[in-house]
Amino acid sequence: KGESGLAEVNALRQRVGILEGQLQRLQNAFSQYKKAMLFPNGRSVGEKIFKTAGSEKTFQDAQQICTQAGGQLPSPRSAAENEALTQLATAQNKAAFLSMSDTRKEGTFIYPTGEPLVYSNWAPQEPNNDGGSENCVEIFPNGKWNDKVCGEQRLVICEF
Ligand code: 291
Ligand code: CA
Repeated sequence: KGESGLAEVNALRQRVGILEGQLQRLQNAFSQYKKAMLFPNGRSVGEKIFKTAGSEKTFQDAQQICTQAGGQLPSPRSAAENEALTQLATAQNKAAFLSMSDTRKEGTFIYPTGEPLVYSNWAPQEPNNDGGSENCVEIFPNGKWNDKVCGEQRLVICEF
């Protein structure tokens, strides 16, 4: 046992050939599946996928919708991720909620994990906590951010 005779080498060659065929079919099917899944309301950026539900909900309802789908609200951590979200908001011509809020400490926006922002794209003069009650964040179709009342209805985009 443990010897690599010619018969064993040939048996392994055959198994590798079978696996190569299976891998090729899996890759083709996955490529097709990604295209279909992202069309027309999804965007892929790095290892992240953003997809809009098309509907408009309050922050709390949007958060629940994304969680129930196995995702979360979007946390754009780079210009590339922000651009992918901008494309979705532009296509719907609607502002969308992001995941972050400053409910815990006014003026300090954090991700749902509690981590402070590593990237931001605030519109000029924002965040301004208008009326003293803007603890959520919307991304406009132009990609800029505004702090906004969480009870407003905004486009639902989820991150997966
Ligand atoms: C002003 C700015 C924003 C603020 C917004 C909301 C509007 O933008 O002060 O920082 O978030 O008002 O207060 O709220 C409602 N209900 O209209 C207005 C331009 C869009
Ligand atoms: Ca604001």
